[in-house]
Amino acid sequence: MTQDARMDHVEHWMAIARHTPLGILCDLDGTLVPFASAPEEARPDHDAVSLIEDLAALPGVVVAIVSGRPAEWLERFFPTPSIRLVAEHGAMRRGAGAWENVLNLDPTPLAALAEELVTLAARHPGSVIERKGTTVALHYRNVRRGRRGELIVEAYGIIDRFLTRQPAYERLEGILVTEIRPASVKKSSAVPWMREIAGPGARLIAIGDDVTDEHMFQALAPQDESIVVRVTETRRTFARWELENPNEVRAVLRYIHAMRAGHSPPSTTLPREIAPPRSPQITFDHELLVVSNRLPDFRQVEGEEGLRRKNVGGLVSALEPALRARGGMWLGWSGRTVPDAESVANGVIDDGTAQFAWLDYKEAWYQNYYSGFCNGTLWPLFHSFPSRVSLSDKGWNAYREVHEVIADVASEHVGRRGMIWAHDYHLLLFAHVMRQKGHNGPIGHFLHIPFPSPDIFSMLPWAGEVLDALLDFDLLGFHTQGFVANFLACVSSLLPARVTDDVISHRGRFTHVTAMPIGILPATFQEPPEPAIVEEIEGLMRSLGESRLVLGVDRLDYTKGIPERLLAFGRLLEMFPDWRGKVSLIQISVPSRADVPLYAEQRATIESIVGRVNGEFGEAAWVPIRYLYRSYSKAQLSQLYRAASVGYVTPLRDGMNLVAKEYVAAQDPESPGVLLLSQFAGAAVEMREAILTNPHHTDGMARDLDRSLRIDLKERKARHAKLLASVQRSNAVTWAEGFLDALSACR
Ligand code: ADQ
Repeated sequence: MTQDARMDHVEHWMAIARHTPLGILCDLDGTLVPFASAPEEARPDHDAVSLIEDLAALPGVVVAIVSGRPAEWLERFFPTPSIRLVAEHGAMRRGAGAWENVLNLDPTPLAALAEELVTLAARHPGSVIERKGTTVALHYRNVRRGRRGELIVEAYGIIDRFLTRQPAYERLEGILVTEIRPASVKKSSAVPWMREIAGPGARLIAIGDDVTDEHMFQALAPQDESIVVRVTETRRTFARWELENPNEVRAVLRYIHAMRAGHSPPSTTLPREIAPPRSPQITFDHELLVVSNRLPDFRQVEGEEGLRRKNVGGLVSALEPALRARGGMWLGWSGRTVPDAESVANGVIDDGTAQFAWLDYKEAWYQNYYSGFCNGTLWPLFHSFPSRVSLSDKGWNAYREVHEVIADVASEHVGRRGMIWAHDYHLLLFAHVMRQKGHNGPIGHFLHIPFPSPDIFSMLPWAGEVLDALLDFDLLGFHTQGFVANFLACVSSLLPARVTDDVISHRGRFTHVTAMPIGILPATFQEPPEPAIVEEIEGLMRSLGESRLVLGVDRLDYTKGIPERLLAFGRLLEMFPDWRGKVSLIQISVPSRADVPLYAEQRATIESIVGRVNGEFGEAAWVPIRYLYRSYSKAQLSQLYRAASVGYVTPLRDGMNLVAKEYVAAQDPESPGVLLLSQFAGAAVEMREAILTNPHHTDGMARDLDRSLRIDLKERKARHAKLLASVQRSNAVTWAEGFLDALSACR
């Protein structure tokens, strides 16, 4: 190990040792206590017991002895109730003082098996039958080597007959021991139990030497640690780390105790470099790490609790089933910044359904990476607003630096062969930095915004480097075939790569490219509203009087074409004066990137247009445009969408635009409104039954709005039925699963 790597290693273990809550799951025989030649001779000595007692007494730490031994036996050595005990591989466990029997099996057949094995053992000197509540074990450590085969053949005959008649049991091979036990009981059951006891945000450390301990290792989450105690036989292991013998296990436990008890020992108190296992390591093929700039729906909550999860948003609902099924984790920025001189924190929140790893940003990263390169360079460039693109070396350097930082945190949470799904323009270099750190599992990327044509993209001084880095991904997903075509054209013109319609070959790697339009969860916009919400929206509608509602809903962003939309509404009132007093526009804008100057400017522009149109056309009893600069809940938005005659969705350019899909999902199928959609939204490719419009052409957009308001019920129903079918068919879950399936298939 280099000096730097050694420091990282020490810091890694320091962070784990100090983490709160911390759960320790420790096997006994061969792990905390050396093997003895007979099971009855192996017993925890005073030193082992007091070490466990000391750990269990620490605040923020929960310790469990997880053993195959019987309950009474464990209880004898560890009477202190704060020490959790898991006996018989999980069949019995002692929580806060009381034992519970996890299984309730008829003991008679097992007793008969035990008798048969005892008779067999009597003929084989050195063999021992160990009888526990729900298991029987045959130990043959002390049988002479040349005689073991004979014993095993006979024993397997007996055991196989038993297993055929008793499918609720299974045979498990340990180190020179064969055990028959209930199939449903594995040490892995101790892992969720421990996680629950330790509480939200817990990290667990599991330590063991036996095959049965592998179940425990396998059940751990990416933020946990697993340590195998080296065994003589070569065995594949799920463990991340290895120690030599029980003495080293005790040294690690002492180290954790000293760290937490504030003894401030020097870093060298780690027994030695806890090394990865020498035997072949099994990695989890179901491991998944989702990485996005911002964690979904987390808000900073001051005080003890730190970060907490709030309302579940669209992307997280889409990904949550996939995350749960794959034991996955989501990594992103916490939304907090710290002064540049301070070191940045990171951590994990477990909300019971999925795990979320967060990291803070330094202020300089927020300025130069997030506001600078991401939102000041890439966002306008990718949306084809070249005049708004700002270019600086500082931004590019910050972009690269933050990728390194996020990749370091990611490497803590995902195995080298784990699957990674990175999102959006904030993380274009992510596969590149992960590959440099040795990651060789599949990495995919989905771009939520458009990909520009080569003439625009080549404005970026680092265009070649970005494309080259993108080709370290295995799969690149875009919303539309048009964005795919732009990307392929950029690669063809800037890199010496081989390009086909869906695969690029470059530097000996293959990158698959695909169009995969994102969807929503339509049912969540169709839920019956609470009375308070109905009342609120009815109140808003009453304030419009007889007017029909045209509705715009967006993040406040210049790509959304809000000024153009308002001007076209004014033009409608000019060109078709009949609509005066009969139609109102409500424009709802959720505040966004408010500290970026262009966005503040945009707000001022919008407010001045609203003032002008209302001043010119407004009457005492009728306000043409209502502008609401605030966020609404999904339930409120659904009711507003449903009340609107026209969904006025006219971005100048948009990757997809979810508002268009939400509007369709929320309509009453018996009397639906009309979707007036920009031809430059990615959604326009799928939503052909919308009225498509060109937001740059004010007169044309006013005419399209007039037409939308005049469409009769029959045509509205026909258009809506087709749109709704497509929104339901291609939804958020099919999108997420489709992407992950395609990513798995790349390898
Ligand atoms: P966005 O640019 O954020 O997303 P969009 O797809 O329209 O654009 O999603 C906006 C979301 O914010 C919608 O779910 C909408 O309901 C919500 N929202 C808007 N105004 C709101 C308000 N006032 N109150 C509450 N919620 C509000 C980026 C890309 C898009 C792409 C998505 C997903 O720019 O093109 O569709 O990612 O890939």
